[in-house]
Amino acid sequence: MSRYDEAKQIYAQCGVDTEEALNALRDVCVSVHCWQGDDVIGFDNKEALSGGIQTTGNYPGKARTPAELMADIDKAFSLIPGKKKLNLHASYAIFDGEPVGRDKIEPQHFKAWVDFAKQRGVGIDFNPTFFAHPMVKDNLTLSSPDETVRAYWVAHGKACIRISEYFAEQTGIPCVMNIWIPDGYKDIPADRLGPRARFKKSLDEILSVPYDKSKVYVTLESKVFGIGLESYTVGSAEFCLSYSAKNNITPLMDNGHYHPTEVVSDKISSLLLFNEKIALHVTRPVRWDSDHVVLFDDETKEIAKEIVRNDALSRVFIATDYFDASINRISAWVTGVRNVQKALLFALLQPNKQLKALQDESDMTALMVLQEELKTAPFGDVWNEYLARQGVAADYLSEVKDYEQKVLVNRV
Ligand code: RNT
Ligand code: ZN
Repeated sequence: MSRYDEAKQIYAQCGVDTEEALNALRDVCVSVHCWQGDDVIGFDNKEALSGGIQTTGNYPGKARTPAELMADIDKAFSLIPGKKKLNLHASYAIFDGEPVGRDKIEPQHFKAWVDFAKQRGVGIDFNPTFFAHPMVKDNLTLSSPDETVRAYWVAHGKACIRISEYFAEQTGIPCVMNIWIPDGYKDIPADRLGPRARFKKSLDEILSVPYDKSKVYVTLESKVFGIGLESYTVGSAEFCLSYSAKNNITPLMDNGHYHPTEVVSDKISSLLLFNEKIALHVTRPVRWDSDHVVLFDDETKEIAKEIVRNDALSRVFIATDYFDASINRISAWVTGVRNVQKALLFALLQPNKQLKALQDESDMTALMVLQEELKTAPFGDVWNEYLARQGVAADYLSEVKDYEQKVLVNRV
């Protein structure tokens, strides 16, 4: 008997059908962030990363051109099983001739990405880039009191809606367009309302662009603080949740964007009760929003459980968002995305109905014992079966090292 067949029997004894789990996982799409490949630099200007986010490390081989980034994404995609989407930032515009400002970007500046996505049969998600740009003034964009600055970024947001619609039309797959602004203050502000009122007005203006809501899902990502912006964040959780609810857009939670003892896994159920769709940035915050590579850790598993056992796989847009420049970037991509998928499989392999019944019967003793026993069930054998069925190598490290020797080390 194969290891998988044995695992299948063991799970069946707990009331879990591994075949059902494998089939369900195959259909889950994870939106893979392009920015792990080049440390969030992009192609549209030479500005240093800003906005309170940071990549640290200097591992050789980061992608410097669209061709290099595309090749690296291909390598990563070949090692990641299942359905994928490509998640782009506006800063990854590709200019043939003279670059245009972010307020003037157009679909044509993303044509190469559309060709790339179409050839690989994947959809594209999109993000306006409100950071690392000379028009960010005093750490403010959409909430700036300077009308020229605010208008510039509103124009950028509108341009991005048009580009998102173009992605959806071209690929035939809806585009999730996520708005996140870094705006905030390092020290205690005198006016907390003003910037939020301006942000609200800016969002209203951006969303006044007519767009097809079945093709473009606009999401809004909140945050608690950024580096250098410790005292006040315009786009706080309360602001973003309220704005999303009132304006019929989708809230996005990044699990690095809360106080360290708060967990996104506990927030998902509440948002599911009040939203048709919700969106996630899966990351790993180490003491702060450090954006380490996602691991197969407790909180990632708990997030996945909340999606699976609430029957919400079709209602949650799952995207990765991390950037580690201290290790091989292809490996970072593959490890992190695979861990999201592993967590989903782990959740799909829980006897969720039975566990819920134990809770409702208040048999917390049995609930604890069963949940603990399941942690050491032969999960790895089911995961390896999934990789084999997907035709993806279980040992990706040797492939990554090989690519590093053949391709990455030559980028000096
Ligand atoms: C920043 C947000 C945001 C960015 C990306 C690059 O704290 O998480 O999502 O990481 O847009
Ligand atoms: Zn994020």
